Amino acid sequence: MNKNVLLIVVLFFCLSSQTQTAQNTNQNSDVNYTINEAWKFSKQDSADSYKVDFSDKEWPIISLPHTWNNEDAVDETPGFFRGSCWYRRAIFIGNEAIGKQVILNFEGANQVVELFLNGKFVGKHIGGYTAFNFNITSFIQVGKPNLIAIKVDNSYNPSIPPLTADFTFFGGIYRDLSLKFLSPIHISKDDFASSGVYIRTPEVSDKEAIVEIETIVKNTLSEKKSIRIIQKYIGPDGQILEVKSSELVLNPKESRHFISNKIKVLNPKLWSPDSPNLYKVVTSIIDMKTEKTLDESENSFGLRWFKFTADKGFYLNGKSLKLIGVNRHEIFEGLGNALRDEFHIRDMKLIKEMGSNFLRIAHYPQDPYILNLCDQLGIIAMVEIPIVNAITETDAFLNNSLFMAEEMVKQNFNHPSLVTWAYMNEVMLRPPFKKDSIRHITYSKEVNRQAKAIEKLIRSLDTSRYTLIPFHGSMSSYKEAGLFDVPKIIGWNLYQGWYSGSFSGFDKFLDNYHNEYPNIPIIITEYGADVDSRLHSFSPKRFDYTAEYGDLYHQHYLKTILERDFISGAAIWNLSDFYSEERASAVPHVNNKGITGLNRETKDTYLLYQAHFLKKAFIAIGSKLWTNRAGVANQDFVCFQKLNIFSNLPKVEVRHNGNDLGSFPVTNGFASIDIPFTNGTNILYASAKFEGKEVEDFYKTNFLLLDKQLKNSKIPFSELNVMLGSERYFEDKLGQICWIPEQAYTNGGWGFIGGYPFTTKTKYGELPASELDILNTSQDPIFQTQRVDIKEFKADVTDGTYEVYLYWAHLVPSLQKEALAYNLGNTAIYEKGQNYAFDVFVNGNKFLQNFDVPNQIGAERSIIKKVQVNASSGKGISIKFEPTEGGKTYLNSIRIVKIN
Ligand code: GCB
Ligand code: CA
Repeated sequence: MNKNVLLIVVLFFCLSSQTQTAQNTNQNSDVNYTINEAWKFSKQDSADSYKVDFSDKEWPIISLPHTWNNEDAVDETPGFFRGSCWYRRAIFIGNEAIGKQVILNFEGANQVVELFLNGKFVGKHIGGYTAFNFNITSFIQVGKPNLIAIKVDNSYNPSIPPLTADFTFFGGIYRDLSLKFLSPIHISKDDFASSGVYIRTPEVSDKEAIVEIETIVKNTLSEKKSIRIIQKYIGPDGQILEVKSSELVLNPKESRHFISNKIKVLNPKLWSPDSPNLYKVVTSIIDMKTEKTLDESENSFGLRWFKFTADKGFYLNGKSLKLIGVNRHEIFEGLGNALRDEFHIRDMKLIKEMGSNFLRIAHYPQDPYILNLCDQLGIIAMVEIPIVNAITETDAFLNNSLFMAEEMVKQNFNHPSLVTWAYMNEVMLRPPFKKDSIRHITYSKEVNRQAKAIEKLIRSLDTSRYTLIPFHGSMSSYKEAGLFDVPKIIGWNLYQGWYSGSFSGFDKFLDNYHNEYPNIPIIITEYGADVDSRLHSFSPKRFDYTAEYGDLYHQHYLKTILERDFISGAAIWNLSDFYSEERASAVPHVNNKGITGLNRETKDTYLLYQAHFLKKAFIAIGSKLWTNRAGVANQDFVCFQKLNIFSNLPKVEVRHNGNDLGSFPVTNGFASIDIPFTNGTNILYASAKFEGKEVEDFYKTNFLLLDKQLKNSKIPFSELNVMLGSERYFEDKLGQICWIPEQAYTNGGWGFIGGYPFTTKTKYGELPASELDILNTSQDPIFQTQRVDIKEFKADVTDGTYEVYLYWAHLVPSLQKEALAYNLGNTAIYEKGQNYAFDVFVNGNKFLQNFDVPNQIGAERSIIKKVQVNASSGKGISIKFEPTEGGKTYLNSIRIVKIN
């Protein structure tokens, strides 16, 4: 049942229960409502918490969806809380439960749940991302409050996937919790918490389709029952196509798999991304003696056929269709994974609005809204169980994986949008015995055995869809583990030009693969580059996190994907930025590969896809999130900075501060334009014509223009914010200032004298900025670059009073860090013993003596020293550095503000 219908049912139930008897109220269908509010919550695992008389007086009250890790994800303490927590609440169950089967339904809770009712143990569920039910009929007391106590545990457990992954495993009851009241004879909810209705469409063409439905009907009574099953088929336009009626005699306590006679739909309205036509079947169970409706359920389905081919990609309804889309994590800023339904809807709209037709639901099954909306909006989907990076070589691990696979398949069986089941993401990324070749072979064999077992199970449950394993870019590892011939298609997660190498490595990899395995269809299951929207560069580099590098990456990848017919499709990693506790970067604890941010603000990469795939006329000015810019003026007192305008129309007209800049041709979805920014407010207006109508967009930004010559400058000096050792621009959105790259000092101007930019080395070359999480700041990039061996920083400002802020962080960690698997070898290598102390002089006066940053505050921690300076006699400001230990000096950033 979709949630709107559910809401109406709930309302109906609430309104009518006041005037009617319970029996009448629930007559026609199961009643189902959420019980999300007013739970008492404790992070303490007290053994008595399940007892009725246990006092939870001191516990805070929370509401579901809930996670206990939402703040862990952003604090500066490494790791996140993993352990057992409790939820308690007394629920009054009234007469509506008399004669009913009462079920407690979890849409998802991470990751082990133990349920206690009125002090008694009801059951346990393992697995954080699938739905499950407990039948609580024999535990409840009607007409009384019933104490529900739920223990939820997100501890590391080697038997439960995921073991490790690049996202935070938020613990808690993070999806809806509901009560269902069912008639004693009903459509079963016991089959891995599925709907109990499985719809198959064994034959579909544009002329006719065959539909066959399996319904599990359950008799919980100790007597035989004669029932009638009525199935009403309804077309996409609401018209009743056919009504089928069958009579059954159910034995006491029998669960019967009833398979309906096939029905034929002539000239079906096919399901596709452009026309997501949905049919539905309404199943009613009627008591033959009383003619009363015992249960009723509505399930939608679609009519379509599809195939993946190794040479020509994906076909839907006989037509070739390139799948273009995203991956999605169920994670939002500040909330972790505990999302209201509105957030799921918002994401799905964002995906549709991008012009996308594809979603890889990774790395785990998600809220029911997601696939429901894929069906309704026309987004082709794949979904997977959360085995990520590694397995445990035990039957316990395999059995839990198999259980999750069965839940996933059965719970999502009817979605027409769903074409592929997947499992084992990059399972050879972190093989634990890589150094012991014999042990490694045993491990690989076990991976192979488990993959085959999962594959076999999925194929036995569903013959109509494809199966897939997502590999990382190491062909040999998967060959070695014999995984190429296990799934029906291969997914590749590829990051050439991000973690290592260059963009063209992506093209080469794909062509090699296709040569070597010309008969296995492929999808690019992941590709992406981290973008922190606060960072910009006009000379973008790998791993600089700038918006501009992200643009280049996606432009290249998209072209390669579109040029090659054998690629069925591709899913960007990721729709949005997401929390990943162990990561450190420009935004610590966050993976920034989203084409939208943690809060879904759109990055330019999102606009690029809109320009390529939206069918309506589209124009959007890029870098709109950059609302505080700065730069150095040319001789005409403007600063040219490139900016992309995205459109699907052939040309765009641009006006800047009321001046016509002209008309610019659009190629590959964008026009790159030099904008002559001036000091102060800048307004950009872009427009394009489509069928006589105009589409348009605006961009307003503040610009701080700096003269090259500070002496006798025409532009009054207010402030200067420079990141040393950096080619990047950084916007401090809180302080509303823009940091600019360093430059060398020239007479009358400003800049550094001496030294060289700090870089971090990795196996794959140098990184343009440090990867350390700088503590004591949220503006990490200001501290993540530095100029080593700097002699002086000079600014030839006019006479007056200034405040000078000097920013430091020691960029060599105190302890060697554990390498992140996801960085694919692109991990920083540090040399030991780099420790420097130095004196700092401001306009000739010693201001800091023997200054040793880690000695003062520790490594990886930010420190700012503010000092007031009087510039007089035309001498400007000079900051000098003299080494006292280790032979070197350094400075990370400098800010100079005129106060008088
Ligand atoms: C991958 C993983 C994904 C990571 C991503 C990354 O290959 O499948 O979970 O988040 O790379 O950003 O490194
Ligand atoms: Ca933390």
